[in-house]
Amino acid sequence: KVKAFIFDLDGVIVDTAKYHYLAWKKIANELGIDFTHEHNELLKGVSRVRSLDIILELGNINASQEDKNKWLIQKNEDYLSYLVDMDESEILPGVMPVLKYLKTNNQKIALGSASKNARPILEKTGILDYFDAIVDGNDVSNAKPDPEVFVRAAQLLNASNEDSIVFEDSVAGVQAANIAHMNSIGIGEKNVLHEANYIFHDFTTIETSFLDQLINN
Ligand code: B16
Ligand code: MG
Repeated sequence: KVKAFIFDLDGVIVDTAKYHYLAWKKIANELGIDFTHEHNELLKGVSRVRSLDIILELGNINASQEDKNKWLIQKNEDYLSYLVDMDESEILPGVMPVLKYLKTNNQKIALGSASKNARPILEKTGILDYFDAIVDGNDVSNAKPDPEVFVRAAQLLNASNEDSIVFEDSVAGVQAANIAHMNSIGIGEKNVLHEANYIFHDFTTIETSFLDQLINN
C-alpha cells in the first residue's frame, strides 16, 4: 500500500513563519493596527491574499483593490528580503532525520504548502530532491482549510486520502487534512492544534517507532 507523507513548509520544515509575521506586522502597524502573535495564528497556512483581508478586517479597514495590490507586493518583497541569505541552517530541528528515515524506508514524500515561494525555499535549503511531488500556492485555487493542496499531493503520489499523513503547524492546515480524512499530525502547541490526530512539539520528539507505525498500519 502506498503511503503519502505530506509536509507543510512554513513552520514545519523551515522557520519562515517568523518572517511572514514580521512582514505582515510591518504593514499592519503602518495601517495603525496592533498585530500580535495571536493574530498571526490566524494567518498561518492561509494564502497571501486572504491574509491581507484578515488583517484589514482586524482593523476595520476598507481598502481599494489598488491599495491591496500595493500592500501584497510590499509584503512579499519584505518577506523575500529575509530569505536572501537562507541556507540549510534554517531547516527546523529533527526534520532532516525524519525525511531521511522515510526515504531510507522507500516512502513517498510530498510538499503541500500554501506558499508561492515554496520552490526557491526548498532549493536554497538543499532539500528539493527529497520530494516526489510538490504542490504549492501556485498550483491550487482553494486555500487551506480547503483540502485541495493535500488531495492533489496524495493523487500525485498515487495514495488514497486515508493513506496520507500530513504534518502541519497551522490550524487551517490541520482542518484541511481532517476534512480530507487524512492523518493529521500537528507540529506545535497542544492548545492551538488540538484538532490534530497527533501533536508533537517539534520533529525532535518524533520517534522512529512512531514513523514505523505510520508506515505499516
Ligand atoms: P506566500 P505553508 C503559508 O505556507 C504560510 O503559513 C502563510 O503564513 C503564508 O501567508 C502562505 O504560505 C502564503 O505564502 O506569501 O509565500 O505565497 O505554511 O502552507 O507552507
Ligand atoms: Mg505552515
